[in-house]
Amino acid sequence: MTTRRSFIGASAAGLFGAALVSRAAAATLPEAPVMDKPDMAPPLFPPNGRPYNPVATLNGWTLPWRMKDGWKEFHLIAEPVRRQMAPGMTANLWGYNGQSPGPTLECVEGDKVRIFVTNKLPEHTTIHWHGILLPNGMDGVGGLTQPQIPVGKTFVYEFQMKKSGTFMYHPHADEMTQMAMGLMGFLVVHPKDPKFMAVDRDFVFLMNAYDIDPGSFTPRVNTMLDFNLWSWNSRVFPGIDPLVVRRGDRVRIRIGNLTMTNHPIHLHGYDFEVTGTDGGWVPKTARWPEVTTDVAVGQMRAIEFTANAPGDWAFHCHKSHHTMNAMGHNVPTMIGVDHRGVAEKILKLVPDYMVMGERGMADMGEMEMPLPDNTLPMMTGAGPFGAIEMGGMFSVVKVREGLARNDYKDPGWYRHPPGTVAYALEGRPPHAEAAAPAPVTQVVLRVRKPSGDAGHR
Ligand SMILES: [Cu+2]
Repeated sequence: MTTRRSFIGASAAGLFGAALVSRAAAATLPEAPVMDKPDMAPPLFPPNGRPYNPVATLNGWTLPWRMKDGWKEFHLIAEPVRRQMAPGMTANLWGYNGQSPGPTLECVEGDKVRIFVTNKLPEHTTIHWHGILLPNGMDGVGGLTQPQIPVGKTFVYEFQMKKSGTFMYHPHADEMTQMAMGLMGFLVVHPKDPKFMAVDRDFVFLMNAYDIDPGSFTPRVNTMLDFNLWSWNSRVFPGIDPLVVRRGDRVRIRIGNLTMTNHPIHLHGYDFEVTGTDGGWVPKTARWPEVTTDVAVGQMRAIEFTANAPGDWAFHCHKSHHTMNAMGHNVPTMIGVDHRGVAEKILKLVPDYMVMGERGMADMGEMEMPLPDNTLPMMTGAGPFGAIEMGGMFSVVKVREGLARNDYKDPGWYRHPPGTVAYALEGRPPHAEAAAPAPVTQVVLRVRKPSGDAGHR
Protein backbone atom coordinates (compact mmCIF):
# COMPACT_ATOMS: atom_id res chain seq x y z
CA MET A 1 0.00 0.00 0.00
CA THR A 2 1.30 3.42 -0.82
CA THR A 3 0.93 6.11 1.78
CA ARG A 4 1.29 9.83 1.30
CA ARG A 5 4.46 9.62 3.34
CA SER A 6 6.08 7.10 1.01
CA PHE A 7 5.05 9.24 -1.95
CA ILE A 8 6.83 12.29 -0.55
CA GLY A 9 9.80 10.12 0.35
CA ALA A 10 9.91 8.74 -3.15
CA SER A 11 9.82 12.19 -4.74
CA ALA A 12 12.61 13.42 -2.52
CA ALA A 13 14.70 10.34 -3.22
CA GLY A 14 14.12 10.91 -6.91
CA LEU A 15 16.36 13.93 -6.80
CA PHE A 16 19.31 11.96 -5.53
CA GLY A 17 18.85 8.31 -6.35
CA ALA A 18 16.74 5.58 -7.80
CA ALA A 19 13.25 6.06 -6.40
CA LEU A 20 10.34 3.82 -5.62
CA VAL A 21 7.36 4.89 -7.71
CA SER A 22 4.20 5.77 -5.80
CA ARG A 23 0.83 4.62 -6.99
CA ALA A 24 0.02 8.15 -8.15
CA ALA A 25 3.07 8.19 -10.39
CA ALA A 26 2.57 4.58 -11.42
CA ALA A 27 -0.78 5.55 -12.94
CA THR A 28 1.21 7.40 -15.56
CA LEU A 29 3.78 4.67 -16.14
CA PRO A 30 4.81 4.38 -19.76
CA GLU A 31 3.66 1.29 -21.60
CA ALA A 32 5.92 -1.75 -21.28
CA PRO A 33 5.78 -3.46 -24.66
CA VAL A 34 6.42 -7.20 -24.59
CA MET A 35 8.10 -9.35 -27.24
CA ASP A 36 6.88 -12.90 -27.77
CA LYS A 37 9.29 -13.99 -30.54
CA PRO A 38 13.06 -14.58 -30.67
CA ASP A 39 13.31 -13.17 -34.22
CA MET A 40 15.29 -10.07 -35.13
CA ALA A 41 12.98 -7.07 -35.28
CA PRO A 42 13.76 -4.49 -37.97
CA PRO A 43 15.75 -1.48 -36.68
CA LEU A 44 13.53 1.02 -34.89
CA PHE A 45 13.83 4.42 -36.56
CA PRO A 46 13.26 7.12 -33.93
CA PRO A 47 9.75 8.56 -34.28
CA ASN A 48 10.68 11.54 -32.08
CA GLY A 49 13.62 13.07 -30.27
CA ARG A 50 17.07 13.51 -31.81
CA PRO A 51 17.68 11.61 -35.08
CA TYR A 52 20.10 8.66 -35.16
CA ASN A 53 20.98 5.54 -37.18
CA PRO A 54 19.36 2.63 -35.30
CA VAL A 55 21.06 -0.70 -34.56
CA ALA A 56 19.93 -4.23 -35.44
CA THR A 57 19.83 -6.59 -32.43
CA LEU A 58 20.50 -10.24 -33.31
CA ASN A 59 17.39 -12.24 -32.30
CA GLY A 60 16.18 -9.16 -30.50
CA TRP A 61 14.45 -5.81 -30.60
CA THR A 62 14.64 -2.21 -29.43
CA LEU A 63 12.32 -0.97 -26.68
CA PRO A 64 9.98 1.83 -27.82
CA TRP A 65 9.82 4.85 -25.52
CA ARG A 66 7.65 7.89 -24.96
CA MET A 67 8.75 11.52 -24.75
CA LYS A 68 7.45 13.36 -21.70
CA ASP A 69 8.45 16.92 -20.86
CA GLY A 70 11.81 16.51 -22.51
CA TRP A 71 12.51 13.09 -20.96
CA LYS A 72 12.81 9.84 -22.88
CA GLU A 73 10.84 7.33 -20.79
CA PHE A 74 11.35 3.57 -21.00
CA HIS A 75 9.65 0.83 -18.99
CA LEU A 76 11.45 -2.43 -18.27
CA ILE A 77 9.74 -5.32 -16.54
CA ALA A 78 12.02 -7.95 -14.97
CA GLU A 79 10.16 -11.27 -15.11
CA PRO A 80 10.44 -15.01 -15.76
CA VAL A 81 10.37 -15.72 -19.52
CA ARG A 82 10.55 -18.66 -21.86
CA ARG A 83 13.26 -18.23 -24.49
CA GLN A 84 13.69 -20.45 -27.49
CA MET A 85 17.50 -20.87 -27.67
CA ALA A 86 17.32 -22.58 -31.07
CA PRO A 87 14.51 -24.45 -32.82
CA GLY A 88 13.94 -27.57 -30.69
CA MET A 89 15.05 -26.13 -27.37
CA THR A 90 13.38 -23.69 -25.02
CA ALA A 91 14.74 -22.50 -21.67
CA ASN A 92 13.05 -21.15 -18.56
CA LEU A 93 14.98 -17.90 -18.05
CA TRP A 94 14.60 -14.54 -16.39
CA GLY A 95 14.48 -11.56 -18.71
CA TYR A 96 12.87 -8.22 -19.42
CA ASN A 97 9.65 -7.53 -21.33
CA GLY A 98 9.11 -11.10 -22.47
CA GLN A 99 12.61 -12.10 -23.63
CA SER A 100 16.14 -12.79 -22.44
CA PRO A 101 18.14 -10.74 -23.05
CA GLY A 102 15.87 -7.76 -22.56
CA PRO A 103 15.21 -5.26 -25.34
CA THR A 104 18.01 -3.01 -26.57
CA LEU A 105 17.72 0.53 -25.23
CA GLU A 106 18.73 3.21 -27.73
CA CYS A 107 19.14 6.88 -27.01
CA VAL A 108 21.29 9.82 -28.01
CA GLU A 109 24.16 11.67 -26.35
CA GLY A 110 22.57 14.46 -24.33
CA ASP A 111 19.23 12.66 -23.88
CA LYS A 112 17.61 12.80 -20.45
CA VAL A 113 16.30 9.29 -19.82
CA ARG A 114 13.87 8.05 -17.22
CA ILE A 115 13.77 4.28 -16.94
CA PHE A 116 10.97 2.63 -14.94
CA VAL A 117 11.91 -0.83 -13.68
CA THR A 118 9.13 -3.08 -12.44
CA ASN A 119 10.12 -6.23 -10.56
CA LYS A 120 7.98 -9.27 -11.38
CA LEU A 121 10.70 -11.75 -10.37
CA PRO A 122 10.32 -13.99 -7.32
CA GLU A 123 13.12 -12.05 -5.56
CA HIS A 124 14.41 -8.49 -5.32
CA THR A 125 16.53 -6.98 -8.09
CA THR A 126 18.14 -3.76 -9.37
CA ILE A 127 19.56 -2.59 -12.71
CA HIS A 128 23.13 -1.40 -13.15
CA TRP A 129 23.85 0.68 -16.28
CA HIS A 130 27.19 -0.83 -17.22
CA GLY A 131 29.63 1.79 -18.54
CA ILE A 132 27.32 4.80 -18.27
CA LEU A 133 28.65 7.90 -16.48
CA LEU A 134 25.87 8.91 -14.11
CA PRO A 135 25.08 10.16 -10.59
CA ASN A 136 26.20 7.61 -8.00
CA GLY A 137 22.64 6.98 -6.75
CA MET A 138 21.56 5.87 -10.24
CA ASP A 139 24.27 3.21 -10.57
CA GLY A 140 21.98 0.39 -9.49
CA VAL A 141 24.12 -1.45 -6.95
CA GLY A 142 21.64 -2.95 -4.48
CA GLY A 143 22.51 -2.09 -0.88
CA LEU A 144 25.32 0.28 -1.91
CA THR A 145 23.65 2.99 -3.98
CA GLN A 146 19.97 2.15 -3.54
CA PRO A 147 17.64 -0.20 -1.70
CA GLN A 148 16.85 -3.42 -3.57
CA ILE A 149 13.73 -3.22 -5.73
CA PRO A 150 11.28 -5.45 -3.81
CA VAL A 151 9.09 -7.99 -5.57
CA GLY A 152 6.12 -6.24 -7.13
CA LYS A 153 7.58 -2.73 -6.92
CA THR A 154 8.70 -0.23 -9.54
CA PHE A 155 11.79 1.97 -9.24
CA VAL A 156 12.77 4.91 -11.42
CA TYR A 157 16.24 5.71 -12.75
CA GLU A 158 16.87 9.21 -14.12
CA PHE A 159 20.07 10.42 -15.73
CA GLN A 160 21.48 12.21 -18.73
CA MET A 161 23.53 10.38 -21.37
CA LYS A 162 26.83 12.22 -21.30
CA LYS A 163 28.62 10.40 -24.10
CA SER A 164 27.94 8.09 -27.02
CA GLY A 165 29.08 4.49 -27.15
CA THR A 166 28.30 0.84 -26.45
CA PHE A 167 26.94 -0.20 -23.05
CA MET A 168 24.97 -2.92 -21.25
CA TYR A 169 22.48 -3.24 -18.42
CA HIS A 170 22.17 -6.03 -15.86
CA PRO A 171 21.15 -6.56 -12.22
CA HIS A 172 23.52 -5.80 -9.36
CA ALA A 173 21.48 -7.93 -6.95
CA ASP A 174 22.02 -11.67 -6.44
CA GLU A 175 24.13 -11.33 -9.56
CA MET A 176 25.33 -14.90 -9.88
CA THR A 177 21.74 -16.19 -10.02
CA GLN A 178 20.19 -13.35 -11.98
CA MET A 179 22.82 -13.29 -14.73
CA ALA A 180 22.94 -17.12 -14.89
CA MET A 181 19.17 -16.90 -15.50
CA GLY A 182 19.57 -14.41 -18.37
CA LEU A 183 18.77 -10.96 -16.94
CA MET A 184 20.69 -8.50 -19.12
CA GLY A 185 20.33 -6.20 -22.09
CA PHE A 186 22.18 -3.98 -24.55
CA LEU A 187 22.32 -0.20 -24.32
CA VAL A 188 23.45 2.03 -27.18
CA VAL A 189 24.01 5.76 -26.90
CA HIS A 190 24.20 7.28 -30.38
CA PRO A 191 26.35 10.32 -31.15
CA LYS A 192 24.60 13.71 -31.22
CA ASP A 193 25.80 14.15 -34.81
CA PRO A 194 24.36 11.22 -36.80
CA LYS A 195 27.24 11.60 -39.31
CA PHE A 196 29.85 10.89 -36.61
CA MET A 197 31.02 7.25 -36.87
CA ALA A 198 28.09 6.57 -39.23
CA VAL A 199 27.85 3.04 -40.66
CA ASP A 200 25.38 1.32 -42.98
CA ARG A 201 24.68 -1.67 -40.69
CA ASP A 202 25.20 -1.69 -36.96
CA PHE A 203 24.63 -5.10 -35.30
CA VAL A 204 24.57 -5.65 -31.54
CA PHE A 205 24.53 -8.72 -29.31
CA LEU A 206 25.51 -9.85 -25.83
CA MET A 207 27.46 -12.99 -25.08
CA ASN A 208 25.93 -15.09 -22.31
CA ALA A 209 26.28 -18.66 -21.09
CA TYR A 210 23.97 -21.21 -19.51
CA ASP A 211 24.30 -24.58 -17.85
CA ILE A 212 21.16 -26.51 -18.77
CA ASP A 213 21.26 -30.27 -18.35
CA PRO A 214 20.18 -32.16 -21.47
CA GLY A 215 16.45 -32.80 -21.17
CA SER A 216 15.82 -29.99 -18.67
CA PHE A 217 14.65 -26.40 -19.06
CA THR A 218 16.09 -24.32 -16.23
CA PRO A 219 19.75 -23.27 -15.91
CA ARG A 220 21.84 -24.43 -12.98
CA VAL A 221 22.68 -21.13 -11.36
CA ASN A 222 25.63 -22.27 -9.23
CA THR A 223 27.85 -23.21 -12.17
CA MET A 224 31.09 -21.25 -12.14
CA LEU A 225 32.98 -22.28 -15.29
CA ASP A 226 31.56 -25.39 -16.89
CA PHE A 227 28.63 -23.90 -18.77
CA ASN A 228 27.29 -26.07 -21.59
CA LEU A 229 25.44 -23.53 -23.74
CA TRP A 230 27.55 -20.62 -25.02
CA SER A 231 25.12 -18.18 -26.49
CA TRP A 232 24.72 -14.86 -28.26
CA ASN A 233 21.62 -13.09 -27.02
CA SER A 234 20.48 -16.34 -25.39
CA ARG A 235 20.58 -18.15 -28.74
CA VAL A 236 22.94 -20.86 -29.97
CA PHE A 237 23.84 -21.99 -33.49
CA PRO A 238 21.89 -22.77 -35.61
CA GLY A 239 19.42 -20.44 -33.86
CA ILE A 240 21.52 -17.27 -34.17
CA ASP A 241 20.48 -14.81 -36.89
CA PRO A 242 22.91 -14.45 -39.80
CA LEU A 243 24.42 -10.98 -40.12
CA VAL A 244 23.08 -9.95 -43.53
CA VAL A 245 25.11 -7.26 -45.25
CA ARG A 246 25.05 -5.50 -48.61
CA ARG A 247 28.33 -5.57 -50.53
CA GLY A 248 30.13 -2.27 -50.02
CA ASP A 249 28.39 -1.47 -46.73
CA ARG A 250 30.36 -0.13 -43.82
CA VAL A 251 29.53 -2.63 -41.08
CA ARG A 252 29.81 -2.36 -37.31
CA ILE A 253 29.29 -5.26 -34.91
CA ARG A 254 29.02 -4.39 -31.21
CA ILE A 255 29.56 -7.18 -28.71
CA GLY A 256 29.21 -7.20 -24.92
CA ASN A 257 30.46 -10.05 -22.72
CA LEU A 258 28.40 -11.03 -19.68
CA THR A 259 29.72 -14.59 -19.40
CA MET A 260 32.35 -15.72 -16.88
CA THR A 261 35.18 -16.09 -19.41
CA ASN A 262 36.77 -14.29 -22.35
CA HIS A 263 35.78 -14.91 -25.96
CA PRO A 264 38.20 -14.44 -28.86
CA ILE A 265 35.78 -13.38 -31.58
CA HIS A 266 36.93 -14.29 -35.08
CA LEU A 267 35.65 -13.18 -38.47
CA HIS A 268 36.61 -15.01 -41.67
CA GLY A 269 37.33 -13.28 -44.98
CA TYR A 270 38.05 -9.82 -43.59
CA ASP A 271 40.31 -7.89 -41.39
CA PHE A 272 38.58 -5.45 -39.12
CA GLU A 273 39.43 -2.74 -36.65
CA VAL A 274 38.21 -2.29 -33.10
CA THR A 275 36.58 1.15 -33.27
CA GLY A 276 34.89 1.19 -29.87
CA THR A 277 35.68 -0.12 -26.39
CA ASP A 278 33.93 0.12 -23.02
CA GLY A 279 35.17 3.66 -22.59
CA GLY A 280 34.15 5.08 -25.97
CA TRP A 281 35.37 5.41 -29.54
CA VAL A 282 38.91 4.52 -30.57
CA PRO A 283 40.64 7.33 -32.53
CA LYS A 284 41.75 6.29 -36.05
CA THR A 285 45.42 6.65 -35.15
CA ALA A 286 45.06 4.09 -32.34
CA ARG A 287 43.49 1.26 -34.38
CA TRP A 288 45.16 -1.72 -35.97
CA PRO A 289 43.91 -4.48 -38.27
CA GLU A 290 42.84 -7.77 -36.71
CA VAL A 291 40.95 -10.93 -37.58
CA THR A 292 40.27 -11.99 -33.98
CA THR A 293 39.60 -9.76 -31.01
CA ASP A 294 39.33 -10.97 -27.47
CA VAL A 295 36.36 -9.67 -25.53
CA ALA A 296 37.05 -10.05 -21.83
CA VAL A 297 34.45 -10.49 -19.11
CA GLY A 298 32.44 -7.32 -18.58
CA GLN A 299 33.84 -5.68 -21.74
CA MET A 300 32.21 -4.24 -24.83
CA ARG A 301 33.85 -4.02 -28.24
CA ALA A 302 32.74 -2.48 -31.53
CA ILE A 303 34.45 -3.83 -34.64
CA GLU A 304 34.17 -2.35 -38.15
CA PHE A 305 34.97 -3.36 -41.69
CA THR A 306 33.90 -2.53 -45.22
CA ALA A 307 32.03 -5.47 -46.72
CA ASN A 308 33.83 -5.75 -50.05
CA ALA A 309 34.16 -9.56 -50.23
CA PRO A 310 30.89 -11.33 -51.03
CA GLY A 311 30.26 -14.75 -49.48
CA ASP A 312 29.11 -16.61 -46.39
CA TRP A 313 31.80 -15.83 -43.85
CA ALA A 314 31.94 -17.75 -40.58
CA PHE A 315 31.86 -15.52 -37.51
CA HIS A 316 32.42 -17.20 -34.16
CA CYS A 317 34.17 -17.50 -30.84
CA HIS A 318 37.52 -19.20 -31.39
CA LYS A 319 37.35 -21.38 -28.27
CA SER A 320 36.31 -24.61 -29.91
CA HIS A 321 34.18 -25.72 -26.94
CA HIS A 322 32.20 -22.51 -27.32
CA THR A 323 31.02 -23.53 -30.78
CA MET A 324 29.35 -26.67 -29.47
CA ASN A 325 26.09 -27.26 -27.70
CA ALA A 326 25.52 -29.22 -24.49
CA MET A 327 27.82 -32.21 -24.21
CA GLY A 328 29.48 -34.39 -21.63
CA HIS A 329 33.07 -33.25 -21.22
CA ASN A 330 34.25 -36.35 -19.38
CA VAL A 331 34.00 -38.61 -22.44
CA PRO A 332 37.35 -40.37 -23.05
CA THR A 333 39.07 -39.77 -26.41
CA MET A 334 38.50 -42.86 -28.56
CA ILE A 335 40.47 -41.86 -31.65
CA GLY A 336 42.46 -44.88 -32.85
CA VAL A 337 40.81 -47.32 -30.45
CA ASP A 338 39.62 -50.50 -32.15
CA HIS A 339 36.23 -51.41 -30.68
CA ARG A 340 35.66 -54.57 -32.72
CA GLY A 341 34.79 -57.47 -30.50
CA VAL A 342 34.25 -55.24 -27.49
CA ALA A 343 31.16 -53.68 -29.05
CA GLU A 344 29.65 -57.10 -29.81
CA LYS A 345 30.10 -58.22 -26.24
CA ILE A 346 28.61 -55.02 -24.81
CA LEU A 347 25.68 -55.17 -27.27
CA LYS A 348 24.59 -58.46 -25.70
CA LEU A 349 24.24 -56.66 -22.38
CA VAL A 350 23.19 -53.16 -23.56
CA PRO A 351 21.14 -53.42 -26.78
CA ASP A 352 21.36 -49.65 -27.56
CA TYR A 353 25.14 -49.47 -27.13
CA MET A 354 26.83 -47.36 -29.76
CA VAL A 355 30.51 -46.88 -30.52
CA MET A 356 31.43 -43.23 -30.77
CA GLY A 357 34.47 -41.19 -31.54
CA GLU A 358 36.95 -43.76 -32.87
CA ARG A 359 37.49 -41.67 -36.02
CA GLY A 360 37.18 -38.28 -34.29
CA MET A 361 33.96 -36.58 -33.25
CA ALA A 362 32.73 -35.43 -36.68
CA ASP A 363 30.18 -38.28 -36.80
CA MET A 364 28.31 -36.32 -34.17
CA GLY A 365 27.44 -33.67 -36.78
CA GLU A 366 25.62 -36.14 -39.01
CA MET A 367 24.42 -38.82 -36.66
CA GLU A 368 20.73 -39.02 -35.90
CA MET A 369 21.16 -39.81 -32.23
CA PRO A 370 18.28 -40.24 -29.87
CA LEU A 371 18.40 -37.15 -27.64
CA PRO A 372 16.34 -36.31 -24.59
CA ASP A 373 13.49 -33.88 -25.28
CA ASN A 374 14.42 -30.19 -25.32
CA THR A 375 18.06 -30.98 -26.11
CA LEU A 376 20.11 -29.70 -29.03
CA PRO A 377 22.69 -31.83 -30.82
CA MET A 378 26.25 -31.07 -29.74
CA MET A 379 27.46 -30.38 -33.30
CA THR A 380 24.81 -29.43 -35.79
CA GLY A 381 23.61 -27.17 -38.60
CA ALA A 382 23.20 -28.06 -42.28
CA GLY A 383 25.03 -26.05 -44.92
CA PRO A 384 25.02 -26.22 -48.73
CA PHE A 385 27.89 -28.75 -48.60
CA GLY A 386 26.71 -30.87 -45.66
CA ALA A 387 26.84 -30.79 -41.88
CA ILE A 388 28.45 -27.65 -40.46
CA GLU A 389 29.32 -29.40 -37.16
CA MET A 390 28.96 -26.30 -35.02
CA GLY A 391 26.85 -25.07 -32.13
CA GLY A 392 27.01 -22.30 -29.54
CA MET A 393 28.66 -19.02 -30.48
CA PHE A 394 28.63 -19.33 -34.26
CA SER A 395 26.92 -17.37 -37.00
CA VAL A 396 27.52 -16.33 -40.60
CA VAL A 397 28.15 -12.87 -42.06
CA LYS A 398 26.32 -13.02 -45.40
CA VAL A 399 27.65 -10.41 -47.82
CA ARG A 400 25.54 -10.01 -50.96
CA GLU A 401 25.27 -7.68 -53.95
CA GLY A 402 22.46 -5.22 -54.23
CA LEU A 403 20.38 -5.80 -51.10
CA ALA A 404 17.91 -3.07 -50.18
CA ARG A 405 19.08 -0.62 -47.55
CA ASN A 406 17.27 -2.13 -44.58
CA ASP A 407 16.86 -5.66 -45.82
CA TYR A 408 18.09 -8.09 -43.15
CA LYS A 409 16.23 -11.14 -44.51
CA ASP A 410 18.31 -14.30 -44.80
CA PRO A 411 19.32 -14.44 -48.50
CA GLY A 412 20.04 -18.20 -48.36
CA TRP A 413 23.45 -19.74 -49.10
CA TYR A 414 26.09 -17.98 -51.16
CA ARG A 415 26.37 -19.01 -54.81
CA HIS A 416 30.06 -19.32 -55.53
CA PRO A 417 31.33 -18.21 -58.94
CA PRO A 418 32.46 -21.26 -60.95
CA GLY A 419 35.96 -22.42 -60.11
CA THR A 420 36.16 -20.75 -56.69
CA VAL A 421 35.36 -23.66 -54.36
CA ALA A 422 37.93 -26.11 -52.94
CA TYR A 423 37.62 -29.33 -54.92
CA ALA A 424 38.47 -32.99 -54.73
CA LEU A 425 41.26 -34.32 -56.86
CA GLU A 426 39.83 -36.72 -59.45
CA GLY A 427 41.31 -40.16 -60.12
CA ARG A 428 44.57 -41.50 -58.73
CA PRO A 429 46.79 -38.80 -57.30
CA PRO A 430 49.97 -38.43 -59.42
CA HIS A 431 53.31 -39.24 -57.84
CA ALA A 432 54.65 -36.37 -55.89
CA GLU A 433 57.89 -35.08 -57.30
CA ALA A 434 60.52 -35.48 -54.69
CA ALA A 435 62.55 -32.42 -53.95
CA ALA A 436 66.26 -32.85 -54.70
CA PRO A 437 67.99 -33.97 -51.51
CA ALA A 438 70.07 -31.30 -49.90
CA PRO A 439 73.83 -31.96 -49.96
CA VAL A 440 74.98 -33.37 -46.68
CA THR A 441 77.60 -31.25 -45.02
CA GLN A 442 78.98 -31.66 -41.61
CA VAL A 443 77.74 -29.03 -39.28
CA VAL A 444 79.75 -28.11 -36.26
CA LEU A 445 77.82 -26.28 -33.64
CA ARG A 446 79.71 -23.84 -31.58
CA VAL A 447 77.90 -22.78 -28.50
CA ARG A 448 79.11 -20.01 -26.29
CA LYS A 449 77.35 -19.73 -22.99
CA PRO A 450 76.70 -16.19 -21.88
CA SER A 451 78.75 -15.07 -18.96
CA GLY A 452 77.84 -12.28 -16.62
CA ASP A 453 75.16 -9.98 -18.05
CA ALA A 454 76.92 -9.44 -21.36
CA GLY A 455 74.07 -10.97 -23.33
CA HIS A 456 71.46 -8.64 -21.93
CA ARG A 457 72.71 -5.32 -23.30
CU1 LIG B 1 33.98 -18.20 -26.36
